[in-house]
Amino acid sequence: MEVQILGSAQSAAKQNNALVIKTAEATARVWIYSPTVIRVSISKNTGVSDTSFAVIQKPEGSIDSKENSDHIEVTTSALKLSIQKSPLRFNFYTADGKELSQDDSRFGVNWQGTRVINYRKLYKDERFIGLGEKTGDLDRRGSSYTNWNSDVPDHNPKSDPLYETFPFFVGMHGGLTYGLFFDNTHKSYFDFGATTDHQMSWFGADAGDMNYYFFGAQNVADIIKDYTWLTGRMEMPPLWTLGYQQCRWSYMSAQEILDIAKTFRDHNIPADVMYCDIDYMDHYKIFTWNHETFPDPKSFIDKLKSMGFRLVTIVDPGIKVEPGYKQYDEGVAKNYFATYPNGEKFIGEVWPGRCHFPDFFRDDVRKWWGASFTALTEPGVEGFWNDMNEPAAWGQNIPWMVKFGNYYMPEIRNVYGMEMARATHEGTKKILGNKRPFVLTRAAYSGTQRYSAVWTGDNSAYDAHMLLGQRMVNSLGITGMSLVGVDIGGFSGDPTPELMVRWNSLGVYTPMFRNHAMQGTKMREPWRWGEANEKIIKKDIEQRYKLLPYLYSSFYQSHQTGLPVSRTLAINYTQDTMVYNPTYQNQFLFGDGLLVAPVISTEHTASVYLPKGEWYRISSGEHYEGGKAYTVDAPLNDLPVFAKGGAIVPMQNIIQNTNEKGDGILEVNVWYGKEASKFVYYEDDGSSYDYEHGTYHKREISFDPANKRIKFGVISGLLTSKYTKIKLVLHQFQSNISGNVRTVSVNGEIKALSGDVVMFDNTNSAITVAYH
Ligand code: MIG
Repeated sequence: MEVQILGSAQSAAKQNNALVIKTAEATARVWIYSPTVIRVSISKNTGVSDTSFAVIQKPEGSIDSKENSDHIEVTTSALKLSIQKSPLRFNFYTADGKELSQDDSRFGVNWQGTRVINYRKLYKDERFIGLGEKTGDLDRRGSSYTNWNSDVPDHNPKSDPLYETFPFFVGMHGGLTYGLFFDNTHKSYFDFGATTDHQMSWFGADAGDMNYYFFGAQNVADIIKDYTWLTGRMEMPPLWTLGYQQCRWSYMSAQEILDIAKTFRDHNIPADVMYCDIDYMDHYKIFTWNHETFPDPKSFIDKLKSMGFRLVTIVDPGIKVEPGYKQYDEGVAKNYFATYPNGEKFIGEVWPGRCHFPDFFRDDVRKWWGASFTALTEPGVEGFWNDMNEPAAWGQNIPWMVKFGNYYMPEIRNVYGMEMARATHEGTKKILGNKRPFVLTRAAYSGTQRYSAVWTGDNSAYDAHMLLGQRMVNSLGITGMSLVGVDIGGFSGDPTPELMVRWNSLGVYTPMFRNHAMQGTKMREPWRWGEANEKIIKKDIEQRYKLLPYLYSSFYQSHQTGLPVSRTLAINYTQDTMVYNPTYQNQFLFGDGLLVAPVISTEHTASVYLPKGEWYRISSGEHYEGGKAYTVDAPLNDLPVFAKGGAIVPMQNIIQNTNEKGDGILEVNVWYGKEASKFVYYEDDGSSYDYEHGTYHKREISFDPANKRIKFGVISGLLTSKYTKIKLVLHQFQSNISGNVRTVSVNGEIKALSGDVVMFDNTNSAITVAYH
């Protein structure tokens, strides 16, 4: 194996909007994408190939640089990239000269055989978060990871790699923050000091270019905003996907699914979604129905709809080799499948038996795939679950010489799932017209948030897996994926009733709330756990439905800014070392205002760390001064959830599914705080794309304790809210912290305060509530 280390610059010149530097080994290029985003690409190829599956932005038109005898400096208003010429090294600073990140001065960028690696300076106090769906701790310092999308059914809290690739991390040291996205789709590696005696951190890939984007914003939220600006943000999700989802491998017939759906209604347990796993198909042939067990898909789905349920069906990529099967015949006729270099179609075995694999790297194939969904949409399916798209085949590894588009398998394995999700999203969006499709994918790459939700694959029914799942949800949030779920209850194995109850209560605070189980496990639905447990599960699911206005507004924030709904505390409390403590590392903010502390099912008290500020347990109203750890009660019917002082949390009454109108009252909860706060309330029709053309209802709600005011700003958007009244609930305003509230006026008119509650009309004009 040959080892080559990037040597000295031989020439440097501006070419259009890039700075191009040549060494004996390679060509380096630098582009400015924004004041806080700089791209560096170092390639052995002379021509730069500029395809990216992830990036949707273009560089700025010009680059600002100046050169002296030993350095070239590229500057933006926020960043300084100091490029050392001999040997060529890339060192990043803030505009005012604080050192953010440097190449390792000895080894910098190098090639080890075909592998391309970047060794970087590791700071003594440096921590790392990110990489999306990865096991291990929140702080990734001292750990190493591989990206190679894989089907890992029996993974444990240490397994690596898993199903998804997000080569983006945030580094933090000396009070500074930076982000780095390594946009290389080959098998890739990240090592945060694990193998280098804490001398260096490094990342690299089996082949391809050293192609990265450096983010220099000085807080984690802004780095996430920049990363999602670069790679795209999610569309507004269909409202129904935020309800409770019931899945199983498999409900075996239409009748079984209808019976389950009816039982939800009979028990008054809210739910929105039922799933068909692989057994709805005829011999696992994608885009077919088993006509014995699902004799009339349309009337089946109509019945589900009449009960207020939506149906999601699974599709795998593998197309069964079987002449006479439509997708097979069409795919063969048009050459839509992945091939060996001589043109022979690749065959891998999966559920249907011998299969060909659609080449999702071709536009025509994506269009064909997308159009095939009419077999599902015509009877009324609205959600499309993409499984096995690592891609998985029995025996796992697809031969390296198999071609997809212009690529061989190792170059794009990590993107196959994303391109399948893209084909599914684009195709179903077209078919459904103005209706939002729901796509859920298991494999993913950076940028997948533009097309699909993800779940964390085949987890297991034990406590450590529940906690791992939460860390992965939080970590996926750092890498742009906001609509994320885990199999509530654990896919394989049977949860104890306690674990089921506990996990369900955490599911309330999981962006996508789906109960799913493997074939052969015990039935999992809420009523299978005894009456007392069913009561708790029901109450928790009801809490989810009450929270929908808050949750939907939080997804609007994801749509607008890329900030996730479930946020590791490292986003807002980056410099607080306690949030990385293994005891507290699973805690997260759910939206702007709520903090959730996951607790295992065998413990009925919890050690909880509350960061600086005021906190209130939402179930009891109890007040906690932040900046401290507490031991709190955590019985199975009361997961520790805290509202931040100043939290503004709009809620609604309990409905049985999101098609129900509810009582028209928006319950706006405000918890007293010493500092001013605000919340962007957002509503739209929950199902169409009209919001892209102004049909929404949005206003800022703000709390100003200094002036004793809660303000509902003017409305923007064309939609009239479905809530005609506002019920304002003032939590802990009657206390020695706030001073007792005696009178409340709404737009100057004195209102009756009954307990903590004041009611008024939800008018389109600004509303000022003053309390004295
Ligand atoms: O080989 O479709 O992760 O959620 O239930 C297993 C059957 C295939 C794996 C998915 C799981 C799904 C299962 N699938």
